[in-house]
Amino acid sequence: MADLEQARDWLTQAKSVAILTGAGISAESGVPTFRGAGGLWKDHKAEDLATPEAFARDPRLVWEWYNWRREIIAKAAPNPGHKALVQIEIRKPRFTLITQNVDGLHDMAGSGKILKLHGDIWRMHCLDCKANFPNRRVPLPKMPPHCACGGMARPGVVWFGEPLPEGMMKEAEHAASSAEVFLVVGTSAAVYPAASLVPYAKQAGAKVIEINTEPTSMSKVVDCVLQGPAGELLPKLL
Ligand code: BJW
Ligand code: ZN
Repeated sequence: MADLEQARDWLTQAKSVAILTGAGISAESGVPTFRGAGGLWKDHKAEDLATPEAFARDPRLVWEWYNWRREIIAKAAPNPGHKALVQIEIRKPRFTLITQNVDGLHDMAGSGKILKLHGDIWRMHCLDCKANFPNRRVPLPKMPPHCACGGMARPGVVWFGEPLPEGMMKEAEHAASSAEVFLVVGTSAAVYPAASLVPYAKQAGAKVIEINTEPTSMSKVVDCVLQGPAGELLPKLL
């Protein structure tokens, strides 16, 4: 059986499905990925900007990066890949969408409950009063932005060295370990603990299907690799 038919067959049979997405699923919506071609912003790597240390050193620089990304994302729309995941969710009695993305395109596509492991670019967090609040202003009129209390705000996302939102990894692990099919879409699987969900699902007995334009460190771990753009391949799995 060809890989695509095999993957479609596993997915059709499964009652319990979990999906891990990364930046690649939004690439066809025009949102830049972190690694590989186009992954740099003004010569800075994500690893150099997405840290509490970078923010402490130069909050304006870090906010300029987020402002640039917010401007791109504000103009972006979900693509057929995001929409296909909504269709899978509708068809499955047990379904969990786990995303590393902060862009909100899964919400916009109509996905239900989403485990956002790395937070949300449309939220801010006050360093003083600790309020966590939505903010969709694009472009930001002043950087760094401030909270109503006067404190400096930071993006409501998870940076390197910071813990994931409380309890969320446990929920993601539960979904991965109880899934019959685990789909890994558009992630380099280079960032932990998100990447650990792939071997976790495999060890728990899931059929693991990877969709990516390039091979990744997980390609050898998974049961089936579908190489190509998520926006083209995901609709073919329905
Ligand atoms: C397509 C496509 C198309 C293109 N179709 N495909 C174990 C081992 C080693 C290190 C660690 C470890 N555990 C923890 C660490 C440290 C660290 C880490 O992982 N470091 C690595 C560099 C090794 N992890 C952490 O620090 C995490 N926190 C933590 O562990 O806390 C512990 C703790 C506990 C208690 C107290 C304190 C601490 C936090 C990680 C946070 C990551 N944050 C970021 C930024 C989020 C905010 C923002 O967006 O600005 O998350 S970094 C960035 O990478 C972002 C992404 O979500 C994440 C993953 O990237 P992703 O999605 O995979 O994108 P790319 O660009 O890498 O890949 C895109 C893929 O798409 C490619 O493969 C393309 O081929 C493909 N593609 N077009 C399909 N059309
Ligand atoms: Zn505040």
